[in-house]
Amino acid sequence: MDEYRALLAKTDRAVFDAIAGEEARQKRGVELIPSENYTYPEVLVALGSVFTNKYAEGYPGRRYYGGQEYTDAIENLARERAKELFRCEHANVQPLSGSPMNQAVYLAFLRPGDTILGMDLSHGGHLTHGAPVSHMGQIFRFVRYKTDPEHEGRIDFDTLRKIARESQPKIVLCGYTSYPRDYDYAAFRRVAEEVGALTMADVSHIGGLIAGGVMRNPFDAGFDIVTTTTHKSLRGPRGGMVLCAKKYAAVIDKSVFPGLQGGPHMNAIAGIAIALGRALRPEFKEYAAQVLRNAKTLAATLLAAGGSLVTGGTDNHMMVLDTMKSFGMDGRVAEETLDKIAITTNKQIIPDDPNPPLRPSGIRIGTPAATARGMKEDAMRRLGDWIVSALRAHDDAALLDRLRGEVQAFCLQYPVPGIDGAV
Ligand code: DSN
Repeated sequence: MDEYRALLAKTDRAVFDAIAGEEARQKRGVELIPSENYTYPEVLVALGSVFTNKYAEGYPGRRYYGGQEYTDAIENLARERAKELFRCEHANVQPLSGSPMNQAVYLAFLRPGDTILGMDLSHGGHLTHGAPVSHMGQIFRFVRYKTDPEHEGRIDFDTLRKIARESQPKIVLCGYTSYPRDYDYAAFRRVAEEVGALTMADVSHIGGLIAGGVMRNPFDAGFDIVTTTTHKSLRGPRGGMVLCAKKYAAVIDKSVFPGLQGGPHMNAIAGIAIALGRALRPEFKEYAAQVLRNAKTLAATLLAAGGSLVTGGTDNHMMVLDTMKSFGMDGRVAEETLDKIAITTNKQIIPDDPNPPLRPSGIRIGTPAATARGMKEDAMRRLGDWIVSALRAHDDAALLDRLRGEVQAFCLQYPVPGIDGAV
């Protein structure tokens, strides 16, 4: 690998410098964006392997081009591991990422104009769950439910049932990008059954936590379809999977290819196989449990310092800090302030946010990436203290400089997988 890096430095210095700069940034700071992670070094090897050269339209044993003995082996391995990990009968590992993964499900079961009941974007839903700016929002009729302030910001299933009866959706969708609690899949299923809808869970954020056995598995409640990206808490390469019962296998496979995509990215599928293999090991259960312990500790540190968290805390890997209420600043200023001290977070709309999306009232903070570097509860307490100090004194440039130095020195003690070796 070193030889190839040297070659890149010689042939394309601009790209080499950008990669080196990003490595340094990832080492010196800490990634607290809940959807990010550090993948395994073996996955980086797979991504940079000769599988990137290969076209493999179709599925194992049924491809359109020759030369598929190794692509078939890799894709079968990924599929079998996904089935074992999530306890399901069928896995499609070809979606290029989260958006096509969800689109493939909608297009498999619905016709234009059909209704999907999904979470409102400002309450934690994803763009592909029907935001009017997404193409899906224009093709299908998305009806939105919200979290309920009367229920500590959780989902009120009586209201959900009422909306479902009125709107008669074909799919009841749960799964969020900004919701810090576990989901009551059985309650979603009861609502869906009443109106004859399919149940779909997009567990992209918490896929690794379900795989690690520390959060509920939608299949245990009889869900029809589960989608997850592979690069968040699962620690794999960027990609997506659609998981389902055998009876849906043919329609899902056809929808992914040839319905929506062309040749699968076999180098990514090799990386997915590796990450799923890792997730089947006992160490991954410990990693998933530590992600949750870290989130609870960080949340408790912020709450103790007067921080206001959406829903009052967390059951998963993330928390949503209402920076307006806690520190009188919008999420953009909070994100920029924390960037200055080498702590990376992202601005985030909060439920019924009075502010616009680019200046929302909060930030999201998550622990999967920090945990992958070996950070534990004591590290979370220190990070929480730094976050609070910076947000309280965000216009004190000298203080921010000092904090940046402290955070960077601290982070350098924790090796980064893929940069500092086989962590
Ligand atoms: N961008 C992802 C996230 O941060 O949650 C979702 O697509």
